Amino acid sequence: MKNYYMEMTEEVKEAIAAGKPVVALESTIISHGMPYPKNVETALRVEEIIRENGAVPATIAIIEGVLKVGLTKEEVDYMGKAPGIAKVSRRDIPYIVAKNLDGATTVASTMIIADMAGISIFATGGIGGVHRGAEITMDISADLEELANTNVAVVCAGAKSILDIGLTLEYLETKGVPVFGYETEELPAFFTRESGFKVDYKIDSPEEMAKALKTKWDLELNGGALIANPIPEEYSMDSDFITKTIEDAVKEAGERGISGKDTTPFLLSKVTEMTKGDSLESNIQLVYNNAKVAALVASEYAKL
Ligand code: PSU
Ligand code: MN
Repeated sequence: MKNYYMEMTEEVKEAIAAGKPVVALESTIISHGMPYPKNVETALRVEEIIRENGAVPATIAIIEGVLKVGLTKEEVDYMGKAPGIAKVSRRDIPYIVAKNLDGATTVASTMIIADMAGISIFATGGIGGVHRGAEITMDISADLEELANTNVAVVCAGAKSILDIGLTLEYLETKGVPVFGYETEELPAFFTRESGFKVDYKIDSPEEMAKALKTKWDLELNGGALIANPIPEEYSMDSDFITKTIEDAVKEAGERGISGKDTTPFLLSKVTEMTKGDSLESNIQLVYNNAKVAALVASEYAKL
């Protein structure tokens, strides 16, 4: 079926048609997850890392109402600096597209568009999840529901402790989303390699990972998978320090009445500010590491 709403770059189109490895990338991390110009530098470097590891990058965004799969350098720059680009999750897609607006795609909407394009592997930093206090606020990211339903595997650095990691894992279990640890038995917590929670299965190689994904989808066990890849040791942060910082940020969000889709971007920028950019450097490095693993898994997956 031709998708009249979607536009792919030639490179991505050819790679998908030829069954070559392709890795999807999100754009909320560019527009709302990091400050300019680091966001653009990081996004472009992530694309290079994916190429260096044998796959084709496909950064996904909505530009003037078009679902873009693969962006030019100019488009990445635009997503990084244009003011007021909407953060687009599943519920936002129809309106933003119908009105020919721009949208930065979250994990959920990037999964949707990747799946439409025929891309199965996606690299990012962190996913959304069950927020702390969700038993009152009901703030649970649409990313989790997308992982439940859409056949895309997401490589991330675990769940950030702006979330309730335990409840996030419970939700994923209920929805049948496997949580794999890449060379780890413990779920990483984004800035740190440990969270105190176990993954479902430790995976030791890209090949093993690709086989498990292929089996899942061959059996029509629909939905995504989480591949949790710990931040490299040398960039990991002090656990007590980052926990305290995040707690302060969560408290401030509560006091200021931040809610809905603004919560995650608020907490991310607050943490960056409070760590004077240290957390930003860690964030960038873990995304690079995820891009590499995603490219290796995509390469193995393409051989099966
Ligand atoms: N976590 C991060 N960095 C990010 C995000 C989450 O460490 O940039 C972004 C992702 O795009 C994710 C979204 O899909 O925030 C989740 O937002 P919400 O909680 O509003 O669903
Ligand atoms: Mn939310």
